Amino acid sequence: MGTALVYHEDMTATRLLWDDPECEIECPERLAAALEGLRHCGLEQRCLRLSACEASEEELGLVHSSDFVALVRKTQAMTKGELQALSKQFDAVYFHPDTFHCARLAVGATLQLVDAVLTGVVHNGFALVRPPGHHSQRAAANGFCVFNNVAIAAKYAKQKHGLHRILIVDWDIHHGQGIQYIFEDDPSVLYFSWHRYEHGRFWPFLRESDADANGQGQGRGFTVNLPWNQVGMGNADYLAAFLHVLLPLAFEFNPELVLVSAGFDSAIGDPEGQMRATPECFAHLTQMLQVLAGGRICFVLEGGYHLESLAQSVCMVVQTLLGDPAPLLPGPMAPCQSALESIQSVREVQAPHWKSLQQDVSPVLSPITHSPEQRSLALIPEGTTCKAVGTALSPLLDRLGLRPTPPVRTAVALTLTSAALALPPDVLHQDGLPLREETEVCVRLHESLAQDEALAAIGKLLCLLDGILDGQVSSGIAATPATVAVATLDVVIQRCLSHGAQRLLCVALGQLDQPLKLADDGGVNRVTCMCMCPWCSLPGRRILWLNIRGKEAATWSMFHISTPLPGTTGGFLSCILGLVLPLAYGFQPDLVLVALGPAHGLQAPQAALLTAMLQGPAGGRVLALVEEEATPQLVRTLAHVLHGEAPPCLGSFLMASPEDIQALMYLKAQLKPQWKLL
Ligand code: Q9C
Ligand code: ZN
Repeated sequence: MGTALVYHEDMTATRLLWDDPECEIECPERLAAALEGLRHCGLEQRCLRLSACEASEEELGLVHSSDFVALVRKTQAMTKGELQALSKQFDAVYFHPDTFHCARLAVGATLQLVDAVLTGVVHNGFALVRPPGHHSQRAAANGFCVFNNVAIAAKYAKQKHGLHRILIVDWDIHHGQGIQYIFEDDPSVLYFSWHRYEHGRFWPFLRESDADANGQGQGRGFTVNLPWNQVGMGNADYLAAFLHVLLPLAFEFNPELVLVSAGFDSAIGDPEGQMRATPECFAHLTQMLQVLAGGRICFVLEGGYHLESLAQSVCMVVQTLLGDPAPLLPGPMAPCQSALESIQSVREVQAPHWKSLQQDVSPVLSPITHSPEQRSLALIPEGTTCKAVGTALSPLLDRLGLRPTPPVRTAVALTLTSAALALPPDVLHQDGLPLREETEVCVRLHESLAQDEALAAIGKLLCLLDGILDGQVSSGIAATPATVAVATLDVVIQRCLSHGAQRLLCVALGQLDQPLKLADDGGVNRVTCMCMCPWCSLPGRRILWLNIRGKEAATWSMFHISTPLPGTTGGFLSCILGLVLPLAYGFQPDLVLVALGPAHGLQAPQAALLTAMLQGPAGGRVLALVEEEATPQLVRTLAHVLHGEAPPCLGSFLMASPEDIQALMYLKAQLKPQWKLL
């Protein structure tokens, strides 16, 4: 089980035979560049390579009229003049004598990928295809697209594999109006597209690309358009779109399969998109989608015309599909005003159709009963900016593998054996390692840790932590005796900070007291932030403490946040997508600690989803601390997600209670001025 890469060299055959500045960017070098990038990074070799076969005419007929298919078939025997004349009948299209063959290979490759994923041959995969598909319609080629690869795949998954819910994520920078038209009245296909729109002034200049187009009849609410009204959208804008629009709907929809219309004209450098998202961003977007549909996800190439940007972005996606941790996301994590306006408008349009949006679309009316301590934030001067924020986008060239992928993906420091836990075979066990001298010193500071058993547990844990901090191990799970949980946290935090971690995110679940490091260190969280910047080097800025279902009901300061655990799946998802991940991405930590303390109240699938998604912000560096008494099932589930597998389904979507939502909304309103992704 792994990742499929579907390709056929013949798909480089179709090319523009005459002068046309609009169409010349859709060239054979696009596929060559993407494939070369994958080879260069050693990624092609790690995939299951499948050679594409032509789709049958019956398969084309799932979407296209037989007259249209016959018309395209005829182009095989046309002269250049005839091809040019036919091309003119469509908008932004060129035909070549090999177009019919290539376009059938593109559909065939996509269907082979769907088969491989749905029959369990692989977990996921990428179809590298030309021509692209998402603009193509029942009886019309459009925007370089001949047959609608992804739309045919969705129909095929329904018909041949009996699926009932398919999510299509179209992150190409153009609106896939072809897909929208084909499924606009079909509630079994949720179609999400973001696109350069500029209030209708960008191609294809359609009124129905705007946010208020949301489907027809039974399909209302199952078309989701997020128009970008300015160019220059970057990593934070794309992340915000996923966290605040796509993912809430996607979890509620609960797809059985995810198809991605993966165009990379939405990436930096592309002449069509004029956007600024860096290749790393696509690793993060991929990782977020991988928690859906049990990880059954198929990527199909659409646009992408800057060869190097395209190649790097494709590599980022495939690397993530293979299970490597996503690299750190560069750039300031603040979406722009125009992006926030677009996000807000699509949320308003979709709210009547989605419970996940009804939960928190309304403005906050009044504070919750526990009035929060407003200690530090009132002192922040309005409008202060931080010099450190203006991080320039790193150069495009040769950034892949800047932080090498650790040799070990997941390690555990547990008392139970791997057999009892049924862990993946390549999970490393930190067993019986002798305590280093420095570890002893560290531990002796805490009398409660002095007993032999606790000492041994902490020793194992610190070996694991050192492995993560040294880049030998990506993520891990360690058991801590409940009696010494807080002392353990303290030791871990101390260790991280003294080992060069600049920013540490602690997500503490349940009744865990805040560690000494936070409580004693001159009141680190009471230090007035003078620059509003979460990543400057003041001591208090180095730890973000986020306690869910702790002893404090709901409190906040910029770096010390406490919130109740909502009691329903809907409330839980709002908390994760709307609070925890925006804070985590905004903080840009070097490492994330997930501590499951007494009475944490999370079900195993919830803990798994939280842990899986917290791998994004810190480049995969996550240490999960569980109580020694934690059930083997919980430990196993966590080990599997840290190892790169999709978390189990959360169960049916239940709307959050008004109290939960009010508490969350109030907290978010307080934190919004400082945490721009909220
Ligand atoms: N400068 C795909 O990306 N030309 N198709 C737009 C605006 C047509 C894009 C002109 C672009 C078609 C798959
Ligand atoms: Zn495009």
